[in-house]
Order: sequence, then structure tokens, then C-alpha cells
Amino acid sequence: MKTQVGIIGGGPSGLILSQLLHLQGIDSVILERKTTDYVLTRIRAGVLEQGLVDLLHEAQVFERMEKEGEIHDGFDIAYNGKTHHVNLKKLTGTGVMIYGQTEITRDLIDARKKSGGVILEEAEVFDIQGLETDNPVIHFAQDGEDHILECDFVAGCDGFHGASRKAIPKEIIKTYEKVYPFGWLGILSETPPVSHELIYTRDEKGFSLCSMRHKMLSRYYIQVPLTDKVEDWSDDRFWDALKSRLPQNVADKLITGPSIEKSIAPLRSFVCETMRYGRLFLAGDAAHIVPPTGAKGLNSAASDIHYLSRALIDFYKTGEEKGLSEYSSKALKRVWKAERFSWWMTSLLHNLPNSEGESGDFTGKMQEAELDYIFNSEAALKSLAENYVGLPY
Ligand code: FAS
Ligand code: PHB
Repeated sequence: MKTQVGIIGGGPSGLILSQLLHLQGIDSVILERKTTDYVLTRIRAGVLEQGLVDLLHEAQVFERMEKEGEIHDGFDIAYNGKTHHVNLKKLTGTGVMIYGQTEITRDLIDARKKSGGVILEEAEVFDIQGLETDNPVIHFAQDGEDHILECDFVAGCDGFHGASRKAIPKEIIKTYEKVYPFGWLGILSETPPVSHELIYTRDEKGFSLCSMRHKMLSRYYIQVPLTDKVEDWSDDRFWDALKSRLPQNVADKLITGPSIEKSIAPLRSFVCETMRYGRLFLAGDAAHIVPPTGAKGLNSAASDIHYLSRALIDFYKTGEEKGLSEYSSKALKRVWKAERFSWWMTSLLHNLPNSEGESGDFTGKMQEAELDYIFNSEAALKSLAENYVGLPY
């Protein structure tokens, strides 16, 4: 089998890239190790920066998002029993779109299938050869047999646990990582959200987040120790823990109900430098991971795909290779700023153990002082807001 761009991974990164290339007459094949039905069972991101909304418009996959998505002009941060508003629209001129990653993925799969896009399901990539040549070969297993896909370029969109990053020689790749000593226990419930916007809460019992997918689908998270298992958490135990971390006036309004999804996600910061090796280009979670606190995971994948799609289209239309050679450094510049913001917001709002040499709840006092500073300084609040809505591409 042969194509122009071999895309490993049928998550949002791979699907958006494939759709953008298709609209410019560039062929691609997506190799996805799971079925598309399985991919659609994943509950992930919910907050879209304007950059991602624009990219979905460019990909001509926006109708349902515009109809069912909701624009939020701000969000709340609660601590010490009080709620403080971050007015994104007033501070930055824009807000964020609330529309689940699952729905984006559904819309993209439908669009690719409608336009004859090739998504090979249950096709697991296990090797990539010839990346230093002009004709790399992707090796994948499907239906118990090994196959090859010859292509001009390989897009590694296969997430943190994928195969593509491993194809970069050890002597070339540099990785940076921080693993956080806690996870997020998240649930989805068919209940009205407790508030019309998101509420991030810092509490001595731990972080919590009240989010949503739409007016009758709520998404809640609480910080839990990494040793916890999802089976340790009944719905009742979850709701009690969430209520105990919310300001009383919010807890009193919380409408609970049975969870339709419940899972624990570990938190890590991770960056792989370089994001390019020969004819391989990494994008999205294959290259970087953020703790979800700042809602930057999916949104950083979007800016990668914005840069990579333009570079590939330039190459095929004009032979120009400038975009391809600048891709990694350009993508990493924005990735590192998203990493910083995600680490900062996670460190600000979660219950952290004292560092070496600290005594008393020193870290907690630093968090409180920073929050007091933010909500009494226009400059500090604007800085938070401009990072949350997304820095320019
Ligand atoms: P994905 O991981 O989504 O997709 C990679 C695809 O590659 C998968 O479908 C996988 O099956 C496939 N694949 C892997 N190895 C392969 C192989 N060898 N061969 C073929 N296919 C292979 N971000 C936010 O902004 N907000 C959130 O709240 C949030 N919550 C998250 C919760 C969890 C549990 C996780 C894991 C991530 C979360 N994220 C969140 C981040 C998430 O949204 C990612 O940023 C987003 O999925 C990135 O998309 P992709 O880069 O396409 O990677
Ligand atoms: C979500 O709705 O899943 C969500 C929203 C904001 C975040 C993280 C997750 O910062």
C-alpha cells in the first residue's frame, strides 16, 4: 500500500491532519490500532481555544460544534470558601468553546468516511523504517498479518504510548518529564451542571473541577492519591468528596446522579525534543503531555497540526521545505508555554506535599498568597486569562 502521508493514530491529531490534507488534494492513510467505535468511548478534553475552533472551521468540520457547543466568557476559581471570577472576554476579548473531544472525534471520523478517507482500524504500527530516506515504510499488523504502508512522510499522531516517538534514535531524542504525585478521578453524569461556567477549586482536601459537556451532561473531577483505584470510589463517595471541597453555596446547588463514566487519569508533564526526525513529524500527545488543569492537551495538539498541515501543503504545492524544517522549533516554542501554564495552574490549585526543607503548610500559604495576588492585580489576572484562552499560534 502507498500514500503521500502515512498518519499513525486516529485520535484528534491524526484526524484533523488527514482532513486538512484531503481538502488540499493530498492523500493520507490513518493507521489506528483500535476500532473507531473504541476511540469514541474515550472521555477526554472539553475546553477548546479559539485556535482549535478556527482549525475545525478550516477543516470544514464545525457545524455540530457551532450548534451544540457553548461559548464561555469566563470561569471561576474558588478557594477559602469564596468564588472569584475570571472574565476572559473582558480581559482578552475572547472566551473558550465548550464541546467534548469525543464529539470532535465523531465529527472528524464522519467527515473522513464521507469523503472516502482511509482509516485502517485495528491496524497497529510496530515499526517505521527508512525515515532518513525520501520513502519511509510503516510496518503494521492487522487481522493477524503484517503489512507495510509506503509514504513520503510519516505523521506520528499516536499519543503518549504510541510507536512513532520510539522510532527517533536514542542519541538524538531528548525528553523532559514531571510525574505528579496524584491523579484526577473524573465522572460524567447526566445531570445539569452546578454552574453555567467552570469552577476550579483549591481546597485543603484537594483540587476539584466542575465542568460540563452540555446543559444535561456534567463532568466533575477531584484530586485523588495515585494509589487510589476507581473501584475504591462509589458514586456516593465521589459526590460527598466533591461537595466537601466546594464553597457551601455551590455544594448546596449540586445535583448528583449516577455516573455514566468514571476513570482516574494520572498527571504528568512531558515533552519530547525533537518533534521531527527525517521524514517523521510528531504531533499532539505523541510529542507532549500536560496535566489537564489548564485544558491545554488537545489545544496544543491543534497548534502542532496547524503548523504541520501548512508545512506539508507548502511542500506538495511548491516544493518549499522551509515549513518542514522549522516545524519542530516552531511547535515546541508554543508547546513549552502551554507546559509552563499547565504546570503553574496545577501547582497553584492542587494539594501538594511540602518540598525538601519546607515545614508547616508552606506550599499552601504560597498558593493562597498567589491567588490573593492574582485576584487583586489586573496584570496578574490578565496573564492567567491570556494563557487560558490560548497564546497566539
Ligand atoms: P490520542 O492519544 O488522543 O490519540 C492517539 C491515537 O493513536 C489513539 O487512538 C491510539 O489508539 C492510537 N495509537 C497509539 N499507538 C498506536 C500504534 N502503535 N498504531 C496505531 N495507532 C496507535 N486534554 C485536555 O485539553 N483536557 C482534558 O480534560 C483532558 N483529559 C484527558 C484525560 C485522559 C485520560 C487523557 C489520556 C488525556 C486527556 N487530555 C485532555 C489530553 C487529550 O485530550 C489529548 O491531548 C488528546 O487526546 C491528544 O490527541 P492525540 O494527539 O490525537 O492523541
Ligand atoms: C473537562 O471538561 O474535561 C475539562 C475542562 C477544563 C479542564 C480540564 C478538563 O481544565
